[in-house]
Amino acid sequence: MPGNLRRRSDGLVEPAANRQSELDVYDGGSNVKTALITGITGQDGSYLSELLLAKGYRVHGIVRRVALEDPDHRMQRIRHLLPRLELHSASLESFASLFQVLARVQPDECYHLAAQSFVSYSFEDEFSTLNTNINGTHHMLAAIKAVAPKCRFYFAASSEMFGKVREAPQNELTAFHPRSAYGISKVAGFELTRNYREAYGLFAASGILYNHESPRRGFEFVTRKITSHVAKIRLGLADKLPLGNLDAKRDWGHARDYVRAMWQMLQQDQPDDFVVATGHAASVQEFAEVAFSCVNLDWRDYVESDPRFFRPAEVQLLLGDARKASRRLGWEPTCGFHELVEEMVRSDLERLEDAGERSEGLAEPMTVPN
Ligand code: G4F
Repeated sequence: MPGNLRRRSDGLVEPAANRQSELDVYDGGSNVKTALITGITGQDGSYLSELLLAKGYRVHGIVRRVALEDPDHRMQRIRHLLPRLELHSASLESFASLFQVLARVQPDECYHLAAQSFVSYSFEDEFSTLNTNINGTHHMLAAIKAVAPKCRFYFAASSEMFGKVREAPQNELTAFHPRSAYGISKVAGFELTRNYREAYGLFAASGILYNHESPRRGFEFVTRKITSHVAKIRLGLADKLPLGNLDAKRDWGHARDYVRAMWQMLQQDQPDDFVVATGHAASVQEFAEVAFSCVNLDWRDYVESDPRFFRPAEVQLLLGDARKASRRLGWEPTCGFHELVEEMVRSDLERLEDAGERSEGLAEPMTVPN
């Protein structure tokens, strides 16, 4: 565990310093809102924590025990924030553990981001994806209803719910046709969230977020896989990039923009569901073309087709219509496609050059099979 954290006897993790007084100084003391984030160690959790801290919130996070046991890897996205966060160990699979955290924290706002979020993996293990994602959301909603019914709840729904799309672009009224256990689990979470809103009066909102990326994206997702390989190839550390379906099109935005929409959804008078997207789609091939061109290389010399990365059922095109979010939340994306790709390539180059200079080897943090 990092030196600035300590584990209390009740299993909570907190900074070694007396953080309550630190926070009161930071926030000005009164009317400080408290937020609880599941999935705080992930890409979105890290950007959302930054946003909420900047707005003066007290930010609590739920993490798995394995994260506490391996903080160097699993908490690297939030390492710079650790002195200002309060982390609690709990499991999405355990209603009792979530109930206890919610009862103790009594958040004003809860952002439920944690999930098995890798679509490919959901074909390998449908059962754990469905269990974690559906039960996790159900446990969170039931615990909030029981011990913090005034807490505003955000559910991270997904454009994967549209799957085999009925129309393009998709909006909040487009019918769902999920193509994976992951997509099915998100439809179930979306419907649970809506049902808790309608049946029990919870302030429960869902963001139907399209693909959102950043230099903090996990290496298993295609964008980060591409940009990390481009950087390695540029530096002579790799010579090929194996990919699956190059024709799939996604509406790619920047994660920092998308967490802003999450927060905005919980500031409305009434809870509702919103599509969050840029309104522009590009194929995996186009992403690779732009990424290689950032380092003056031609993608055709390096990309090779690998059957291992094709999916049993593909989502061919996702393109979002975020006009409702624009109209009602005032939300607009600020980062364009080329800018996003360039930022990711640049960041991966810097990371590898830095690692080389420090002679620390070039192992990728958080590497999983991709
Ligand atoms: O980067 P991906 O793995 O993301 P995917 O499946 O679109 O899901 C992401 O976005 C969703 C929102 O729409 C989230 F809900 C979800 O949690 C996740 O964040 O794959 C993007 C596309 C797919 O069509 C895939 O078949 O890229 C294609 N692809 C081609 N070659 C590949 C590869 N994907 C991966 N991961 N690895 C490849 O080698």
